[in-house]
Amino acid sequence: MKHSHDRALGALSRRAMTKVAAAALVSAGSLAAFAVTSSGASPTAHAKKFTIALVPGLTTDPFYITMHNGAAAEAKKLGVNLIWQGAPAFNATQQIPVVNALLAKHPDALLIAPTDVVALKAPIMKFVNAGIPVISVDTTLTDTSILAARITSNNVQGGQAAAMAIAKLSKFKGQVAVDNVNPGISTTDARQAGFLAQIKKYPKMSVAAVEYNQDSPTLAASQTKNLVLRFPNLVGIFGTNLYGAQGAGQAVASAGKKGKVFVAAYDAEPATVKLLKQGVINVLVVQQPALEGADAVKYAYDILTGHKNLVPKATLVPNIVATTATASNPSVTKYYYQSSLQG
Ligand code: T6T
Repeated sequence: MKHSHDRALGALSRRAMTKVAAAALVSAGSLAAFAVTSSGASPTAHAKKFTIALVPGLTTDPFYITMHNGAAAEAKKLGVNLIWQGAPAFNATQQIPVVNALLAKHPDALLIAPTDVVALKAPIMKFVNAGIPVISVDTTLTDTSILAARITSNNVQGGQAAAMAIAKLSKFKGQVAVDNVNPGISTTDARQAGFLAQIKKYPKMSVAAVEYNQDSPTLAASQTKNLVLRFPNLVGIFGTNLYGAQGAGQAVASAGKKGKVFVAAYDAEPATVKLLKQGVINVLVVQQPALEGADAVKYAYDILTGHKNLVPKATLVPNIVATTATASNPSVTKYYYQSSLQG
């Protein structure tokens, strides 16, 4: 844990230094229009406008919509053309054809949230082989060596925070369960690992079950309903993403278990925020997808303009932990996700 925390700090401070360095370059000349030659001689104008493609885990998820909006704003600032192309559901079977079709368009860089740590390697490799730099954003691959960079939230910390919150609310005793998406997704696997490791630290707490909802709130709700019936000592449930959060929250509310089965979950879109405000979801780990999208575009642009040295290999973005008590606080609400595409 300490190691990943140190890495997070390392990446953040590097990023801060990067921003300083980039600002110095911008004020020295227009970075948007010129590439500084390695000899330091007169800058050369970019003949072409770069096209950067962003492939989300799925197109209708407010997390990725917010990521798009951050990426689109940064692309506009840098004079870059952004292509947004994705599948309607979060799975490799539907994402792979989208990625393959995109290769024919030969974008200058690919930003992608791979829906599986292994299955997306071969399609991504085709871009790498074609000389197209690839940055993973949000989720990543097991083999990160083929990526120019990767950006994600601090998922282990988010899982730990969820476990700590449930433990405190339940006075450090009782059974808990996890409602996860599918195994083989880097982000949600890490959240689950952080959660389980933290629960292990409490001698009077144990894990009753880990369920997989395939990104379906309906399935998450029926799984939660069954968990509540099967385990009378259940004190908490962790929904590892937006759809798990929605399903677990709805099921706990309709079983009349609000305040008895505590819900810690991920992602802040209107339905989960409503449940948080109602006290059905007690804690929500909020990510910064707009920042992730903006950084991904910026890093791709840096690579394309010969400033690869400014790009950290791994960036861990901090989470915001919202509770029912802080749910309407502007310092928290400014991180809530957007539901419609902008830019
Ligand atoms: O939690 C996010 C994202 O970070 C995760 O990788 C997949 O699910 C979400 O998109 C929310 O639905």
